Amino acid sequence: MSIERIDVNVTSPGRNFVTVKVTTSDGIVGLGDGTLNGRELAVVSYLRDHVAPTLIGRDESAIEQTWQYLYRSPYWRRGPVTMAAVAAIDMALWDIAAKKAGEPLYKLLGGASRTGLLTYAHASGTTIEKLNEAIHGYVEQGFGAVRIQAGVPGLDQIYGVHDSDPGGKYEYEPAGRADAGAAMRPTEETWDTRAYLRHLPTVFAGVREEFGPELRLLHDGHHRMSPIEAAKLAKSLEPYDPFWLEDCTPGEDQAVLRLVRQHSVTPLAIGEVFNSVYDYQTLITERLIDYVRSSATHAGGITGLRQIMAFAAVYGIRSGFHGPTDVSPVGMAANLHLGLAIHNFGIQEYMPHSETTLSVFRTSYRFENGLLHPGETPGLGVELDEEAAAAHEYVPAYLPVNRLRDGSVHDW
Ligand code: GCO
Ligand code: MG
Repeated sequence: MSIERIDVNVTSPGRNFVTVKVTTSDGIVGLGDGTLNGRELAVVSYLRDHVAPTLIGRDESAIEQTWQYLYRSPYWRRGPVTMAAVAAIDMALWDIAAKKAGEPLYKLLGGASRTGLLTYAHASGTTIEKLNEAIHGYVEQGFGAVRIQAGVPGLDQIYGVHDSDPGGKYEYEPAGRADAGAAMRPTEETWDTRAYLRHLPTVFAGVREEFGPELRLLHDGHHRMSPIEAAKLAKSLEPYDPFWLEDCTPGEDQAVLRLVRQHSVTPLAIGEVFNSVYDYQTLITERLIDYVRSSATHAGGITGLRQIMAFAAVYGIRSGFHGPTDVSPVGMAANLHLGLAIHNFGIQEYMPHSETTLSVFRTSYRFENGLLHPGETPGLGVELDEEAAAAHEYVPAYLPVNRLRDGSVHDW
């Protein structure tokens, strides 16, 4: 049997998604997620113009060989666009292999190492009171871990900080959307690191006071600190026993994490913008992080992410796979199958998709008693309703821009 057709679907049911559909000569269909937030169409072109034509007629079961072919042969290796494209094809081939075996994908990856995946939700609030309200909502739903992000006095809008609406629903999209056809630029936000560093320990104190010691608390620094600022923050959070501090510095400068480690025992998580095992080489071999933040979508698929986790396992480092809404339900399912199978699973991020998104992507994963499970449907367990998808055209949408008070551009 062989790959007969590759289609690239672009749909925007509330947000943009890029999905690859691989069809084999015996009529099996596999899906893969290639969504790269704010740069979706670059991946579409990479797939349609440069990848799909080279794969027709190849053996769909040669997953590792196809991965190596797409990684090595173009000469220009790695990078987010390339690796999202590789990821989409890789996931689709794994989906096909599992459907052919009649098994949920995790069974082909070694079978279940656990009954379900510890999961964290996104809680946020412009004030500590509003944040606590949001956390109560998640605790009631059964979450044993929450990421807490809060407003900082003096700053108007901070990425990832919103109050829940009156119905208690808490949804936000990382990327702002333009009305179809309108010219658009990313939204602009203002940042002040000193104000943030002063305020965040009081947020943790307020949450601990309300919820006690057991609830796992995570925080995302979103690459905004210099190495010494990151060290200061990690140290100042220690009394509140954080589960992790994520992206305390821009992670591509791997060596700076040595400084943070020298000053603090706060666990560190990095990697949502990484796309290969080499981005982790120093971080893993020097044990500078505790959690790998990659997703299958941005790290070369199940094959790429499995490679990273096998390397991390040798150093006792665990997974904390990226699971925002810009990882599609297909990418999310890939994370869940791998997370269920590997021994060094840590925690899974879960930002549930909107009802509109889920009317286009039919999922079989489930959240029960604080744990996610990929479900027992053969393959990844996600279907794309192409008719429903066609009703939602691509809408340009960009992640925000952050500036310091003097107007200079800052990480957001
Ligand atoms: C997270 C992330 C996201 C990213 C988003 C960018 O930890 O979930 O930081 O919110 O910013 O995925 O596309
Ligand atoms: Mg993050």
